[in-house]
Amino acid sequence: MLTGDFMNPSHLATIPPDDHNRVRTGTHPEQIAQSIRDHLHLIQARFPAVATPYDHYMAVAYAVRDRLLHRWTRTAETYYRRRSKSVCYLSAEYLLGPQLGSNLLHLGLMPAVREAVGMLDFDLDEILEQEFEPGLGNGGLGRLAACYLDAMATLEVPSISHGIRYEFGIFAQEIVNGWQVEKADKWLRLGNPWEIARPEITFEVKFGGHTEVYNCDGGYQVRWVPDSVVRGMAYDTLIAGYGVNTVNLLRLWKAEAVEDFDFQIFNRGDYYRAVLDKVTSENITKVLYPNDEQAEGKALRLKQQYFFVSCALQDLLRLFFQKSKDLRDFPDEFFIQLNDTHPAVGVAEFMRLLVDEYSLGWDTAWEVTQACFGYTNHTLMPEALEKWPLSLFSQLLPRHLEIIYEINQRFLDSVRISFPDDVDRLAALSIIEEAPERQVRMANLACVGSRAINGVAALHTDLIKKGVFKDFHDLTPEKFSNKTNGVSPRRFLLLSNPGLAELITHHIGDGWVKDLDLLRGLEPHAKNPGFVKDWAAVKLSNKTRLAEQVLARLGIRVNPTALFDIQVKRLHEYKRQHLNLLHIITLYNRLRDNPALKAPPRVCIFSGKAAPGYWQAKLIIRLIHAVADTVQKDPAVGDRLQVVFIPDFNVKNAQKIYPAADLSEQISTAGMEASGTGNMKFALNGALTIGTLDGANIEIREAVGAENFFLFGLSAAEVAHRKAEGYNPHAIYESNPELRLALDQIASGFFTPRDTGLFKPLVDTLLSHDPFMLMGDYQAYIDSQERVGLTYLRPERWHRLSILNTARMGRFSADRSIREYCEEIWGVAPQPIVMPAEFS
Ligand code: 26W
Repeated sequence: MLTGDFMNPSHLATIPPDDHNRVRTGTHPEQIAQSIRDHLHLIQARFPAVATPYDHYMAVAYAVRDRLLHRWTRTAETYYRRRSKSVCYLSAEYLLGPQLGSNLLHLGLMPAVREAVGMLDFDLDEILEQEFEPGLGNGGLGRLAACYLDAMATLEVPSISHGIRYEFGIFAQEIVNGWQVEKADKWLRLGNPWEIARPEITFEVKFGGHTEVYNCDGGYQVRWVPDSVVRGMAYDTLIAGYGVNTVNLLRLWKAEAVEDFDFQIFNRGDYYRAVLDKVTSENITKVLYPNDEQAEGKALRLKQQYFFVSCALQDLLRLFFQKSKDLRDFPDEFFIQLNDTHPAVGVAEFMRLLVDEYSLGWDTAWEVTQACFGYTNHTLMPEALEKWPLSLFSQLLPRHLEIIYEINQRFLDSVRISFPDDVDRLAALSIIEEAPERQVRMANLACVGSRAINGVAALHTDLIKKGVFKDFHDLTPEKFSNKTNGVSPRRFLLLSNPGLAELITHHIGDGWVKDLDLLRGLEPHAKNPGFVKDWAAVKLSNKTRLAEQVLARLGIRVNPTALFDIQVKRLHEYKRQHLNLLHIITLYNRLRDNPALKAPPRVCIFSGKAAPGYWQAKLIIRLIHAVADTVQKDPAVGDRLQVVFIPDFNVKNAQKIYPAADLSEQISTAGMEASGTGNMKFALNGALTIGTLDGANIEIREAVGAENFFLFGLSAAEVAHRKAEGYNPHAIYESNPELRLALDQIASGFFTPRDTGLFKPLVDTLLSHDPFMLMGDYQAYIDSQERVGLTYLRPERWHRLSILNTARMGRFSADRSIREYCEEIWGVAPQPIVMPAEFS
């Protein structure tokens, strides 16, 4: 017996005697139950009578973690033995979402753990609700990284991913009087059962100071003398593949003070300075910057980026030397993928490590570097392109600036050979921007240092080739490719929509979970009235579940049979939540004018966070609430139109929202959304899309069929053309009475009688320059929404289209994306992990 006497050992009696020692790893419900008891007792230090649901969650989580660890050691050992080439994924953000449910599914332990938990009289659904999710990302980019971790492990791709262990993730959003209020996200307060602290895996990271040249073996070397040093400590999270034995690592780095440093200061008696130093060091990984798309030249952000990248690359070299000696072999063993420019300083850091620390010659080092980096761009917004003022960069990373100058010089010299006097081209390609202020352009550094550069949807890749990266594309077109984003079918269908998953599996088997193209098999069923009825019933039950949540959280009763029209994503002017509002206001006015209007009841749902300093976005949240209140209080519309804002959009909430959608709003100005991934999650769950020809919408529309997609609005080319010929939003406002009425209502305080001027800035922007062309797309959007309403009035047709949407979404699995990365960029092959017979 492993545990205390109060446990009832009767369950263990049913396990074969030689299995008793497997109580920490076995998969029989009895073994799992015993393991949960153990953890409750020995880790949570609780006895059953006083244990809270959170204690139960922790005990179950630890029991699951043991089983993950067991597979991880086998995975690591296999990679080591086979010298498998691995991907090193570098991302400043990972938006993992709750871990327990997905780990249970991936390990195939859901039924056994449910049974085990039942034996203990706990409730698994209540336990699953307890988890605080690690919100270590802002939005699309971070969630994409999490879907890719899932896909890499499921495809048995050897990988190690690195990031930052932020003590505070993305802020929690509360709504007070219709305004967003940010609250600190204390996700670690009650402990994190999924992480494994690795106090033995630490690296020192230097900042500031100066460089010196010294003689070495007849040549000269550069030494960086920093003025501060911070230590990074590794915390590992285990990422299990679905239905395979592979468990990969997500290694997150936490900043700590270096004691030796403190010690020297202590000896000088400067106690306060030593303590202060500790605080400053730890600040580096305190908090995630909550801006998406808006680059800010903040020193702490550059420190964060350099800190985690340096730890990751030092760690990678450590792993490399476990197996190999000659650094020229490095590209045969690792490929390093940069998730946007946030880790791009890695190019310079890798050069520094090779040249300064491992004494490689410059040319060899550059050859190795260029052979093993890849860069993914995720945004078309010019203000999101990261640039660091030279003054800041040289202060924090003096050696890296020298290295960047050297890279740049050699690079521009090589360009001059082909384009001798093309000053403009050289200025555009240069890693250093000269005017108005001298800055380091991280995207250029990433492009120069990488073997492969990719966009995240076909249109996006096309636009970067013609736009921001045109000169790089002219120079090295072979480096560019497209890798359309994908999402995890495990998290966004199997886990979050169990009803639909079960219905699908009942008809086509469960192969779709790992081979999403098999969803095609649903197409013939779209003609079967019985199947259509079952499909509709699942959707209704998902909508009812969301309606219950809305009632519990907001006290608003919504009608689950209404059309659920949903827009969830970060608040941003280019994403045009306010265009959605213009439709809602227009529909409201029409319903008031004409109670006999042929339109189904609609529940319009919004959710999403605004960057704390993004005033217009916060004002849009306020306007959503103002319209919601007005509509809710108006007896003239009753339940024919309702507007709801669900606070605190995160992965946990998202998992309840996507499955409940009838209509997915993907209405960004064409040419502005790099890809979008929410669009994929909705369609996979059977929502129909109303959308522009932007990002991956275009490919989704091609896949599901133009007749199954509510398209509207200007194309990217038309947007550019209209801007070039002189776009006049005011004229459109003048000529369209319904649009004018809606805008006048907003501007005059119709929705906020107590503060009539509140939304004037929003309307002024729209009428004066309207950078995101709401006026230009308004009428097309209204007309398209009318078609949506009329289609919804024919339920059978609607559900048939819904089935076809799901059936044709196979291409948008993250597995397809990762396979493309593996084959076309990384050169990494799957390595199946076989567990020894006694463990299988
Ligand atoms: C420097 C500030 C900053 C922070 C984050 C700039 C840019 C970002 C991200 C790149 C923003 C982001 O999340 N981009 C989104 O990436 C998704 C995954 O590829 C795409 O689906 C979205 O279209 C894109 O907006």
